[in-house]
Amino acid sequence: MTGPAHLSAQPGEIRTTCAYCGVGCGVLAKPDGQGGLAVRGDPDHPANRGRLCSKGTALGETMGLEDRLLHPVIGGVRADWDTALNHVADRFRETIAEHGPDSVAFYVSGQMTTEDYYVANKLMKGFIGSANIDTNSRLCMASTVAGHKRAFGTDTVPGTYEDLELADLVVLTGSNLAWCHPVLYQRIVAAKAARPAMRVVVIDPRRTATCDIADLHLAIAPGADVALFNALLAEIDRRGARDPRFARHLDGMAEALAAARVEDVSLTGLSAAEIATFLDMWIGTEKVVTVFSQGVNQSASGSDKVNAIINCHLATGRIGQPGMGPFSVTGQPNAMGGREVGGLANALASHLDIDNPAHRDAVQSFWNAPDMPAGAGLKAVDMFRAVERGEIKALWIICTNPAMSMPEADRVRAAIANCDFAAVSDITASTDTARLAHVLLPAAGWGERDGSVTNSDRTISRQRAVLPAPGEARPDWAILAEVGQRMGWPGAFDWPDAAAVFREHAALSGVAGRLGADFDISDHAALDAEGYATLAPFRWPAAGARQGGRFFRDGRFFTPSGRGRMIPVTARPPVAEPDGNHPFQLNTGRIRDQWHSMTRSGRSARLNRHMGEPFVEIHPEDAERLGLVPAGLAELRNHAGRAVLRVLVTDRVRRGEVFAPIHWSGETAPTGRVDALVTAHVDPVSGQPESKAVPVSVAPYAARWFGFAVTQARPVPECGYWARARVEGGWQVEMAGIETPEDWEEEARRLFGLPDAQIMRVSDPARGTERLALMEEGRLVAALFVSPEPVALSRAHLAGMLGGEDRQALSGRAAAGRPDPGPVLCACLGVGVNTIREAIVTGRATSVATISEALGAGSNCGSCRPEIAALIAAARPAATPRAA
Ligand SMILES: Nc1nc2c(c(=O)[nH]1)N[C@H]1C(S)=C(S)[C@@H](COP(=O)(O)OP(=O)(O)OC[C@H]3O[C@@H](n4cnc5c(=O)[nH]c(N)nc54)[C@H](O)[C@@H]3O)O[C@H]1N2
Ligand SMILES: Nc1nc2c(c(=O)[nH]1)N[C@H]1C(S)=C(S)[C@@H](COP(=O)(O)OP(=O)(O)OC[C@H]3O[C@@H](n4cnc5c(=O)[nH]c(N)nc54)[C@H](O)[C@@H]3O)O[C@H]1N2
Ligand code: SF4
Ligand SMILES: [Mo]
Repeated sequence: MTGPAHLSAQPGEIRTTCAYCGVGCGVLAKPDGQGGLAVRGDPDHPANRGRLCSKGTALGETMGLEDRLLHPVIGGVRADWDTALNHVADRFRETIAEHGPDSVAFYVSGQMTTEDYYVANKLMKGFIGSANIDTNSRLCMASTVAGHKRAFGTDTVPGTYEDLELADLVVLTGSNLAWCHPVLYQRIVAAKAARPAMRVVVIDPRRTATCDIADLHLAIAPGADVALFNALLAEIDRRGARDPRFARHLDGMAEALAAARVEDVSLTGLSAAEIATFLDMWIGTEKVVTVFSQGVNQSASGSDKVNAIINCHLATGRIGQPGMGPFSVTGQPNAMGGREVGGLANALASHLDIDNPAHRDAVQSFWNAPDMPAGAGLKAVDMFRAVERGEIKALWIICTNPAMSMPEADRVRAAIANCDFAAVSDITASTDTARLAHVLLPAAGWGERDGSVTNSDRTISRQRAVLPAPGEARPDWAILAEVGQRMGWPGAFDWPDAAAVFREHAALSGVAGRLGADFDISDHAALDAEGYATLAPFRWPAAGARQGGRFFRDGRFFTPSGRGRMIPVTARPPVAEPDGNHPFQLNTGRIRDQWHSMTRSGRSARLNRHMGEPFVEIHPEDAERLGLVPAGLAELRNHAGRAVLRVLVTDRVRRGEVFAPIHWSGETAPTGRVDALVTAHVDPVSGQPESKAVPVSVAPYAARWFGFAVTQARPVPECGYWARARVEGGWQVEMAGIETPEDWEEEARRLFGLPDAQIMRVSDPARGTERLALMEEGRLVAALFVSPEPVALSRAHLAGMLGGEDRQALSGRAAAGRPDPGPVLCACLGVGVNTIREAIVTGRATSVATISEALGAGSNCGSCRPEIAALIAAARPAATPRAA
């Protein structure tokens, strides 16, 4: 339970690793004595050196027990562990006995620890004898895995985080690093400030917050990255910029060049001048790192995009040297660890190949396993199709929420609901997926369990238990091991603790290393309990000739020939393109302060105040043509489903394209589930869905009324559109409907569950507005504002009145002398838009630096600095995405 002794940790602080993104920041956490944690960045962790972003900073606020799943549940009824584990083991055993091993499946997650993942993979591949284990990494990193394996013969990120600081040119393509990998982004910002000659290019159809530091932003057409990088490869060749010495280590150069030379560059939608500038910068800069993420991976040509990028680095030999290389930034905290244990359906373990009989034999004998699958299992989309067809009859979903995050989410939800047997392990029962489970298994979450995770640059760090697991929750690896034992393999699943699982994983990597795999951490195979408890972050390979932990510049690859492979690729537009019925290309992604389905980040009131409801970004000309007004609602449709989202009019998106974030679910905004719209077109090589190019129609949502409410207890809205979020002291809810309730007082009592509260009401029939304040013992317990137009009032202000005796609530405005801070821009220090704007307008602070000095905003994690800069630039009232 303790970290390595070190000067910078204060007494009581435990060293751990952030729960969220693949940057893998070190965290020092200390129980606050009230069930929460005091959290700060670990100054000694190589990924962050003390920094944290808004989400990391708020980790301590997400530990509350509200909504936690605290004990096993069978068929909606509380059960004890013994009964639940036997039930899961029996159902899996019976199903396999009757229908064979491929009639069952696990769907797991890059947010599990390496130890959890190792046990799940061993149980399915070695003992059940099926490869039907796939993971949400299929939606996330599969195209990179495929691209790496094609080029390098192994799934390995060649470089390190230092390379991003050492580079003279950082190209970010399909990555909103400022919001999705904020600490890494801040490292680049700091490096650029120290060395102004460093340049940054952002390639993204949207002008994101990341563009704030870009010397060049290329608003590329969706899906067209291959065309751009092929243009680059052809030009590298034309200018003689290839590295002939490194070419000796490569196969496929001629074929790749031939494909690149005939590429149709017009697909990029970029001007000749823009392309020429980019090619000049890239070719003219020796030290270049090309960072890529979901704008590359989540595409039906994702693997080809990855190889188009890698081709340019191989051709120039700019790989595995300080400040050079292709760099896949991973999304989840343990996306990399999951790949290291071979958790994908088409992987084995320790970077070994499932299609290689010698590899399978080696793993089988190491595990002493009865049975191994003969080849790859079903990839996520195919897996849920097999569930839909009834071919998979028993399913165990762990640490992921496919009923909202898979493409065609409504269809996946129905498939799970109809599955003969579905077990779900989660920290909460209120997810779109958990609601469908026959058996719910309570998992110990981040901060409550021990394990290890691998970040984007191959650094393995410990996550440590800081608080006791609540209720009867258990770590996922232990739950899996219990089921393995009860299915009939007591010896193979009998570990006393996570350390023992880690040792076994490390030992297996030694077997892999002897077979030629690059992933070999077998020097940790004898780690004792103390060694595991105090394990400091280390990057693999920790030893050997690979100086600095970089790969491939030595010309050693892991293909059968030992040479690297250039892959000939040709750009393809997205599978489905807009047409008369579905004229808009929908792009999806993330916002700064939320994590996926918000089961963790949504617990922090602070994080909810940045963007409090689902929205769609649309270009001003498109909005005007469609009659969409800022803060109104839009309905998006296609054959897969529909969504209703708040309108955010902005020229950050291109005409004909709309962007919507992925975070809302049945729990927070039932019509905000954007994956209901995403069609399940997949990359033919990787099986990764095209989540960023979905044709949809867009039209105004014909709401007759709009509402906004705050309440101390969780509201239960029943209307065409709603989105609820926790705020300080309670909840806020945005609403809209086509049917108008007959009696607003009755509706308010129902919505708030307050049959007996005293109601103060102000109606304005001429304007059609209603204002209701619900009081108990003289205190405001809830308030509802209704209007035929989107409700314009200060969200933050009204939420702040909850629990108070102030009878001004119905005015909807901040009382004199109580300035309204507005939507929170700086989540770390809680500074609102209005406060910042006021400082700008009064001339008190006129730069990001002076605002940080005067107000604190932007001084901690820095991820709001682009937004502060935008406020300065605009210095006019900003459109709010209906945040707080
Ligand atoms: N705040 C926050 N951070 C997160 C997460 C989170 O939920 N919230 N999740 C984590 C996870 S699991 C992941 S995988 C990462 C994802 O990190 P990112 O990949 O950076 O995030 P996204 O917003 O999904 O997509 C990145 C960008 O790709 C652009 N894009 C779309 N289509 C194309 C295209 O065809 N070409 C190019 N070049 N760009 C395109 C989008 O406009 C978007 O801005 O974030 C991680 N970090
Ligand atoms: N349209 C569209 N769809 C996308 C994406 C996109 O960009 N666009 N991105 C895709 C990507 S990259 C990703 S990674 C996925 C993410 O999608 P999901 O993995 O479905 O999203 P999460 O909300 O992270 O789900 C994690 C679940 O695990 C639970 N949990 C948390 N900690 C623990 C634990 O310790 N143990 C257990 N057992 N459970 C725990 C949480 O409560 C939550 O329910 O979404 C994908 N879907
Ligand atoms: S960048 Fe933020 S979310 Fe990612 S690991 Fe660091 S603190 Fe956590
Ligand atoms: Mo991801």
